[in-house]
Amino acid sequence: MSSIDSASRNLTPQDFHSGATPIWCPGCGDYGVLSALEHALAEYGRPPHEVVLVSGIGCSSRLPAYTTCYGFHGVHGRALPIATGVKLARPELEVIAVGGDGDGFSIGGNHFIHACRRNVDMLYLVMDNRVYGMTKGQPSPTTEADWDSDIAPGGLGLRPLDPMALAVAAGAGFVARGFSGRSKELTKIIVEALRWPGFAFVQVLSPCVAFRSETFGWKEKVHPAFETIENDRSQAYGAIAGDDGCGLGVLFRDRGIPDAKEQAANAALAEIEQEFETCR
Ligand SMILES: Cc1ncc(C[n+]2csc(CCOP(=O)(O)OP(=O)(O)O)c2C)c(N)n1
Ligand code: SF4
Repeated sequence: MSSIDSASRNLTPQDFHSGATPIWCPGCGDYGVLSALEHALAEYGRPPHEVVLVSGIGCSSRLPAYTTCYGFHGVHGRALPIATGVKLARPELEVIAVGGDGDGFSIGGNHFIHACRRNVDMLYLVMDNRVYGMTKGQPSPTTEADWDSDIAPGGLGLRPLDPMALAVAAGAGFVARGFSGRSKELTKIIVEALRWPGFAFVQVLSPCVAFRSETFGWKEKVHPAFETIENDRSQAYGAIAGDDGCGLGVLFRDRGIPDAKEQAANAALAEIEQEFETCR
């Protein structure tokens, strides 16, 4: 995204840490994601005033307030269109959209598909706890079919959505998965995603200890999985189809999208302008 030399900035994770105390539950995975993001931003090297964090609504969407970057706490499911607007209007800024699986794949699912195909230069970080945390434990699109709860006794019986497979199918150029409890690996993935010249999607498995206490056990289940596949989308799709949902790493990079940084932003802008013209 930017060629800023990180070493020359001498930034530390603390430079990205605001005075606001998170109101997340003790043990929530989102603490680990915040920490990894702060470390990644310090390594990446752009100062807080050049970074914009945009979120929707949910526990995870509170994250921008806990950093010193510019923040936009938006509307449920609308982080990506807002982030797209920010990036098109101010391409020199680093734009990061964050939120939860309900926010991003349910009410915001349509925006996710189109953000992948538009390829506007930004990072989309989804804290996936496979539940609606803020509204007290409803199943989300990534919840397992047989997950039993008071709200959905016996489970919904619906096959969960695979966001990585969807991202690959929709045309994303960078697709990865991390775990909130593996901070160093997650930081590395986020740095790589920030450097990616186009739309980068990172799914972070982030336990909700309040409404899915068993997700605390993800630390035993996650495992390094992906040998990064370059350019071959069908091979990437095959790799994610055979995954158990707990595999970590960078799954896919598509360097075949030409000049993604400039051209994708311009292409998206032209497309949006054309849509406005058609509406007149
Ligand atoms: C338009 C609209 N519909 C529903 C809600 C209620 N709501 C707030 S947060 C949320 C889901 C949050 O789940 P997720 O995005 O997975 O985030 P988490 O809280 O688990 O981090 C819902 C349904 C809302 N705020 N706005
Ligand atoms: S309800 Fe779940 S997602 Fe929300 S802060 Fe608590 S542990 Fe985190």
